[in-house]
Amino acid sequence: MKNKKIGIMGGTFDPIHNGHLFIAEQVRIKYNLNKVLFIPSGQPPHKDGLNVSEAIHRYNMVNLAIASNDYFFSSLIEIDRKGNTYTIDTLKQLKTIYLDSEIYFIVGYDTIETIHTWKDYELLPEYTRFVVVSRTTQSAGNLINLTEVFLDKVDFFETPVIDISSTEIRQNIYNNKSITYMVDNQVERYIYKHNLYRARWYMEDIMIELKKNVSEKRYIHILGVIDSADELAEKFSVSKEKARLAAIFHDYAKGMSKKSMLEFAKANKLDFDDIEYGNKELMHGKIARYIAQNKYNVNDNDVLNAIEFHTTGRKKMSKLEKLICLADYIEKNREYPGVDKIRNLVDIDYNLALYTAFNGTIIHLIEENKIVHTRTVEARNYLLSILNEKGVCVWNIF
Ligand code: DGI
Ligand code: FE
Ligand code: FE
Repeated sequence: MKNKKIGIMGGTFDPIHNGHLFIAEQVRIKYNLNKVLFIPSGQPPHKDGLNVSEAIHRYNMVNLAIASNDYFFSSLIEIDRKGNTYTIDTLKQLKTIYLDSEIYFIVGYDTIETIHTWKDYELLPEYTRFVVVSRTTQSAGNLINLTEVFLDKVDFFETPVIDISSTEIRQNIYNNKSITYMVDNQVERYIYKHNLYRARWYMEDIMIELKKNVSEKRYIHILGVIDSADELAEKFSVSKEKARLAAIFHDYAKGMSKKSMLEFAKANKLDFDDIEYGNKELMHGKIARYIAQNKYNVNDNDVLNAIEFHTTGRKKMSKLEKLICLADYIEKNREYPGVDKIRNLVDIDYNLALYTAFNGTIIHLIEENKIVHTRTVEARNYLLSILNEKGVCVWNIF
């Protein structure tokens, strides 16, 4: 006999905010639920996991946020489960625990619209009802992908919703703006105490901003550089997180006009040498560095250097600096004569690959009667000296 009702609130909860709590309480009252279970999602596999705080933090924040409500509980079942989080697995597990309960899965309208893409979606109604929460009247009419059997288990609940998102909270933290009254007071304290959303960058949030600042084509190039950087990180044995962060920012300023670059340089007292000054190609790295450091609080010097010097390189460049230069040269959307040769050389010796790439740039600049920056020459000479020292054969690379 199912004589109890349990609401389920699933989510990343990074962090849990007052919008979540408000909705859970509204649904609890409306449906007379005996309890609401908050289930933070498990940690995604490493590559995607860069966007998500550690599970333990997300779980702790949920507990702080729900502590004052006797009907609210948390669950570790998704965090404890290894591998991807699938709702169907969670529901199967809940069924074995709450034998006497009917389950009410609380979702927003945008979730129900895409629920047909979830694993084993047609099995979901066997395990749960859905409460679709939205501020405006919604009906089943638009949910053309869902079967009638499914829709029988869907309730639409029109209620005020608080317009807060976890993204906005994370952005406020890194922009030093207040999050008071957006999250529970204890959660706010926890965030500050553990330096969440400040020390580490949330790729997804940066990408949203980046997209507003560069052209579609440039955005695709940057995605390519992020992928290449990710792959090269293993080869170079450098942190993937640093590599991705530098890659994201490297061309952040590329969409600026020459005029706005010069204004930016003046307003922020950026120093450019005579060769760089007025040359968009040679200025965009340092401006990107400034934005990463000052707007996004990136404070790792190696990452910042990799951003600044990605166009010219420099002598004694670090592994991360080399990685970003190289990723920029070989990312999958790049098409220029010799690009495949450089891609192949990466597997032999990355210094040789980068040396070859710089040679190509220098030759190209000479053919175009452009000024070669001294750093570009120094980077090339530096790489050649490494290759000579290691006895790597360079005579036949042309
Ligand atoms: O920003 P991307 O297009 O992804 O790549 P990048 O930052 O390497 O910029 C490439 C451009 O910069 C390309 O047009 C050549 C130019 N460049 C690279 N090194 C030098 C240079 N231009 C001059 N004048 N001098 C250099 O040493
Ligand atoms: Fe660039
Ligand atoms: Fe680039």
